[in-house]
Amino acid sequence: MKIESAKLIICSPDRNFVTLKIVTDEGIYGLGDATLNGRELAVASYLTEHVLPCLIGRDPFQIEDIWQYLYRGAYWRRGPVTMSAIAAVDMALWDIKGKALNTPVYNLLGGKSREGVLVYTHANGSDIAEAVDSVQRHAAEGYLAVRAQSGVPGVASSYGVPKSGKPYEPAERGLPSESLWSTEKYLNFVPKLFDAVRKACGEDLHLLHDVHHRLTPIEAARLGKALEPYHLFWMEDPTPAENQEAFRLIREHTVTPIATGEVFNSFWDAHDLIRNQWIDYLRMTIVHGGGITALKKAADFAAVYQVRTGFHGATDLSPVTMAAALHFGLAIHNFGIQEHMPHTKLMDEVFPHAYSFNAGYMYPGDAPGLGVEIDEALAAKYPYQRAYLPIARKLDGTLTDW
Ligand code: CS2
Ligand code: MG
Repeated sequence: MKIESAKLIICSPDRNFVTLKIVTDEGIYGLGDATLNGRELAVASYLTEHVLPCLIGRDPFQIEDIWQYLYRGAYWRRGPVTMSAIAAVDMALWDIKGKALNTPVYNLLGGKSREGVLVYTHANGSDIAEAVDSVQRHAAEGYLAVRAQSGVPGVASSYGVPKSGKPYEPAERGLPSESLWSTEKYLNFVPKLFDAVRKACGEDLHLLHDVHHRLTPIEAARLGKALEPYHLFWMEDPTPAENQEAFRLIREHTVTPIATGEVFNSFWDAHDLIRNQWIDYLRMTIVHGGGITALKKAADFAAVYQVRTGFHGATDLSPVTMAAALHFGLAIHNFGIQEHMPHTKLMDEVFPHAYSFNAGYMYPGDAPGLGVEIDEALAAKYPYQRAYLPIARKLDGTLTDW
């Protein structure tokens, strides 16, 4: 079998997606997600101009060699654009292999290690009452784990809280919006949120919270300590992780579990965090981390230090990545939890898939390969529109992490 052609399908059904389709000379094709929220066309260009010409004629079964060829052969290392491009190729090749061998990808990763993939979803509200109601609604839908985010009194707009009644979608068409942020108000507020959620929802529901890179290490330590009475499943992205050593300080002050890594694109971004057990869950995911091949290596290293996976799964990761993450999460031993921010009805129509949700768990299905398709005719009706993630500034105007 040889790779005969490869193309990108760039579309925007409610939000932008970049999808790679690799077709073999035997008619079998594979799909890969290449979506990098706010920088989509950078990855599209990297693939079209520099990667796809090198794939034609290669054996699609040589997944490891092609990964190494694209990683080492570029000479320049790492970065979200490069690794998202490599990830798209990698996902498509695993999809092809599963289809050619007539087996779901999880069987190529060691087979089932569990029956279903535990997932968590997003609950949010403009204030505590709305946020508690949202958590209760998602728990009633069957979720066993729910992330809670809320507006912060005195702060005009907070991460994770939609401006309208629609599901939260951070990317905005047109130029980046700017919002103001107050860490002080946030730190005084969040414990009250979780006190109210625990009182309303009881002790058994897994609760998660995304700090979204906004605190200094000592502020994150303070928050972790303040949240201990509410025994969160995790506190996510407590501080920017370029300085992995910063997590040592947080760890010394709190037993609230820590998750980070959704902005990572290489195992090296997490090397010290894992080997020092400064985190409990690795959020690095398949589309931005270099694909299934790369994440298998990272997850196996993490397993040695009892660090589990907690892959990113927001709507800006396409259903192709969700499918790949579910196969991965079903198979590996040190799986922790999978984020499930459900895509919209239109997105699901553009990307028909075999995966499903039931009673707090998701199942990749047993279709050969990844079990996800793309309706190219429908996708063509929704052309790409430039969009950006928001920018955040502190109350004094200092630019800060969104
Ligand atoms: C968030 C994401 O889901 C999460 O944990 O951090 O919504 C993130 O803000 C977006 O994926 C950025 O594109
Ligand atoms: Mg996050």
